[in-house]
Amino acid sequence: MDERTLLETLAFTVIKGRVKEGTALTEQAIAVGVDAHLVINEGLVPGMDVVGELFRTNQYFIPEVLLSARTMNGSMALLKPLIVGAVTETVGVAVVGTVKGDIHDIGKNLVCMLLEAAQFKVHNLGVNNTPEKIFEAAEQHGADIVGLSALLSVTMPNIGKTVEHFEKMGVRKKYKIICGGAPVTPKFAQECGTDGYGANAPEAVRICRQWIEEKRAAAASA
Ligand code: B12
Repeated sequence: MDERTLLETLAFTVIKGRVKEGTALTEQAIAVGVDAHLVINEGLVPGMDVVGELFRTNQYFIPEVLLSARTMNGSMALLKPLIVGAVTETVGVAVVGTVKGDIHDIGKNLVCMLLEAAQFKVHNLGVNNTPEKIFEAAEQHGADIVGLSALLSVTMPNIGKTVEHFEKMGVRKKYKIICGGAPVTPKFAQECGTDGYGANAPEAVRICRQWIEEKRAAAASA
């Protein structure tokens, strides 16, 4: 199978939620040297986009979507070591979680993976995190950056509630807070009082790296 066919077949496997086939194809892609980022961006993600559309138009229901999510997660686990590699130096610390009431984690895990690859020490807090839990994790791990993910219209306001909690605890300025997730917009992110918004994982990395550089420059000139 050539590279293009392999990526298209992998996307189809995600759409169909064929977990074992997804794992086998990902192993095959790795064995023939297809770039891991390409496998994600041109295989897994386009597959999940189709699933989203089928879900939106009531052609797919939760059981089908869950199988697709499992297929995607299985492949991502195989690709992670190739993307993260052997990180020797740490540029900054990030705590990243999905907000309260929300159990979507694929995109958030992708953000975590690319941040790790960019030499961040990442504490992945999982899903359904209260503002208190996110705040405690940030304090405990001495985070530079707090990442908040929300995939539902009804959970998006919990981004703002989390920011408010940091303010209430009097430590808002200690952290840079970035948010994202399919329904989140740059305008909404600003209204919530976050410092930034990332439309996708590479953008999240670019913004976080920039913040770390600014922090270093400020420390050097102080
Ligand atoms: C997979 C999925 C599920 C799976 C989740 C499995 C899992 N482990 O995550 C399951 C089946 C469990 C599920 C459940 C539900 N889902 Co759902 N789900 C999806 C689906 C199809 C794909 C999401 C996904 O993984 N995309 C792939 C990843 C790679 O993309 P992403 O998440 O957007 O992430 C990228 C960016 O957004 C960004 N990003 C994400 N997080 C962060 C964080 C930071 C800090 C930054 C900077 C960037 C960032 O970077 C990521 C990588 O590039 C979407 C459809 C869609 N179009 O989004 C619906 C969708 C999000 N779900 C939806 C709904 C309604 C539900 C349910 C309420 C359904 C129900 N009736 O029960 C439940 C909610 C359960 C809950 N309490 O959370 C709706 C939400 C509508 C809305 N606006 O509110 C959507 C949009 C589908 C639709 N069109 O109707 N779902």
